[in-house]
Amino acid sequence: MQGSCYKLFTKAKSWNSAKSACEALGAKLVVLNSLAENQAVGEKITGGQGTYIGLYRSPKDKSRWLWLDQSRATHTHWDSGEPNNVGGSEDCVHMRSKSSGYEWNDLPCNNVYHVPYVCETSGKSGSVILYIAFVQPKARAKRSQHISTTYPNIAAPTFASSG
Ligand code: MFU
Ligand code: CA
Repeated sequence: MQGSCYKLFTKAKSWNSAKSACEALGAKLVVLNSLAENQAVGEKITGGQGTYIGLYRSPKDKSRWLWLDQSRATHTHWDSGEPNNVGGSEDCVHMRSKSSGYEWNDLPCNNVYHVPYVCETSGKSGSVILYIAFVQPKARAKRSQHISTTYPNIAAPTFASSG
């Protein structure tokens, strides 16, 4: 999505762990709102294992799929024969690599398959930086301090110019 920042993590994890790892960065497992975005993210995949994406089976209606931003999947890109729900426990989704056209496969969410993953941050500016400046009137020197909190793996902020 416009304004989003994406990062591929090549250290393979389960879907559940990948989800947590993205959340710890203030991000989400990637949400793919269009085939163009699917393609763009797919092209970043470096290995044959593909990547986990932020799509999972609705617990309420097992025939539906939900993105981690809670939107219903409006387009899908399943590989042929998928989703096949092997063992009745394939509730999470993996994007296959280029040789499979970046198409999707359902896989278990738990520890059975470890795969690289892509995190996405949405929003216009990534880092949140809070500056607190103050001046002590009678101090020997003016002092100012800034407190910055930056989140790794998020694009540097952009500043609009005015005038
Ligand atoms: C396919 C996939 C499964 C799993 C298995 C090894 O089933 O649909 O999700 O990857 O291969 C035959
Ligand atoms: Ca499957």
